[in-house]
Amino acid sequence: MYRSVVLAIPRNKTCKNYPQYSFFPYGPLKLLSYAKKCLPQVSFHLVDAGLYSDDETFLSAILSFHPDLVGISTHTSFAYKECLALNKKLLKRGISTIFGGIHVSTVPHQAVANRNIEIIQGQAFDGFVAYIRQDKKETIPNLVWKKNSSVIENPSAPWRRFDQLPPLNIDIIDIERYWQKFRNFHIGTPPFDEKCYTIFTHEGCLWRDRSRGGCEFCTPSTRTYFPNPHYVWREIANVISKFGPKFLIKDYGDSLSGNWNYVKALVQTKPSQLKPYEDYVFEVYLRSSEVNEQWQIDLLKTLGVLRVYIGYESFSNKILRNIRKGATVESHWRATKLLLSGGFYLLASFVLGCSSEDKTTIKETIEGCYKLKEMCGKKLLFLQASPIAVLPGSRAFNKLTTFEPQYLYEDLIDSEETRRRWYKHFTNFDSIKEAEKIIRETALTLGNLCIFKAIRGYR
Ligand code: B12
Ligand code: SF4
Repeated sequence: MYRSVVLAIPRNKTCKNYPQYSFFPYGPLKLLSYAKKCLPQVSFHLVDAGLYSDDETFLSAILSFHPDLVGISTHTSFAYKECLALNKKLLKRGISTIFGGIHVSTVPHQAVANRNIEIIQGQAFDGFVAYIRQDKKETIPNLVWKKNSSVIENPSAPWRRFDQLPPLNIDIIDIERYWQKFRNFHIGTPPFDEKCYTIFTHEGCLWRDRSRGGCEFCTPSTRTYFPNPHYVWREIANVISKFGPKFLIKDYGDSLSGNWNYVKALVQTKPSQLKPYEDYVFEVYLRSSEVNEQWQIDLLKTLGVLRVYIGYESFSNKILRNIRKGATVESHWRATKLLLSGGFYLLASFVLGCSSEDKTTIKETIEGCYKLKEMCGKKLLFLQASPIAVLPGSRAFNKLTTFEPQYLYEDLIDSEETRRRWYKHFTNFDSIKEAEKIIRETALTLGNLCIFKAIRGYR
């Protein structure tokens, strides 16, 4: 059995300005909370590169725990290069490593075939514990490994819902360091800028399930379910009783508006001692096509929602149809007006360069964003316009591989290169150069409409 285990999260150098380090890494912490409960004799540590100034201090922090096993977390495809670089440094020092997380789970076979690594793919709770116990490789659930020169994908452990797992063990991280980042980032924004906490009111996206893959650029990473609402309130009540009131509770569930009956259940089960807008407020993801009526606004207010994040993606109906957003420009404006009438703050996100994007559709999105800014004024907290990332697991990536089949065999994928090839095959600009220039300039211009200084501009 390993004795000292570090879970390391290398920096994502592509999206370096992203405020990701305001929020603690939920997945790795949930994993360690479970492992700690199963193996109390092992010491567990979480080292997040975002809290360190450079690669050297990050590595020193990992080594300071004298680990005999380092779990390397690949949250997105963008950070994979850094994950491989860290792996090399650790192996050189004789420290064992194991990979997990979303990127390697989308390309497990390729990663193990192309490199000298082992992976626990998908939901990793039981596999990680068995790996730390150093069970026989054949018996470790979700393990992808090499035997002689063949890649073996072990069967998966039974699926576990969050409400059947132990609560987050916050003591594993130094949460105050995340809150310092949160405060720096939220300076000048409305109340509840002191402490934040993340939860999942649900996992998965009902729209993605119904539309067989959802929005073009989205990577399905989990199955969809809605946990027992009492579990959600227990998590919130616990953190408030430990650290006091005034929490921004960020809900990482993909789209709460997919199931209004569940929102009603959350409202009905809220413990009476928890006071919305005093003890806590929520930030939630909603889909514009699912916000149509006044009672929904009233329900969100009763729940304690203050901030609403909407993936608008585009203000062109042609693009919204092509990417299978299941929303229209009309639904965007209807939802925006309703939400503003309820006094919510909005966070808006756009993806530029999707299928059949051209100068006209870009112009429609720019005009729409200026109108959005004018309508919302200070209620628009955040406006992010990103060039499309064609990530493994998404429909966009699958479409790209019909023209560029070489990507089917790769695990380390250059996101700039796939984007350029995507522009060539799927957008309607005169050249790749023109597409890059227009999209980059648009991302910059629209990013400047955002009041959060840290993420202004092109990432
Ligand atoms: C929370 C979240 C974020 C947070 C991260 C906060 C944080 N510090 O954790 C924020 C908002 C910052 C964020 C940012 C981004 N994200 Co994000 N994010 C998510 C989201 C909604 C939930 C992830 C999560 O917590 N899941 C629940 C936990 C339990 O699962 P998990 O993290 O995967 O962990 C489990 C396993 O993967 C595994 N595991 C994880 N690490 C390890 C390590 C080892 C060693 C082992 C064995 C196992 C293991 O164990 C856990 C338990 O089973 C997912 C979508 C989703 N619904 O999953 C997108 C998602 C992961 N994000 C995505 C993207 C693209 C991004 C951004 C690039 C977006 C952007 N354009 O800016 C940025 C990049 C940030 C970065 N640093 O790389 C994509 C990734 C697609 C891909 N193939 O890369 C996803 C899948 C969204 C989507 N549907 O497209 N994100
Ligand atoms: S982008 Fe959002 S709404 Fe679209 S399928 Fe993914 S999670 Fe669902």
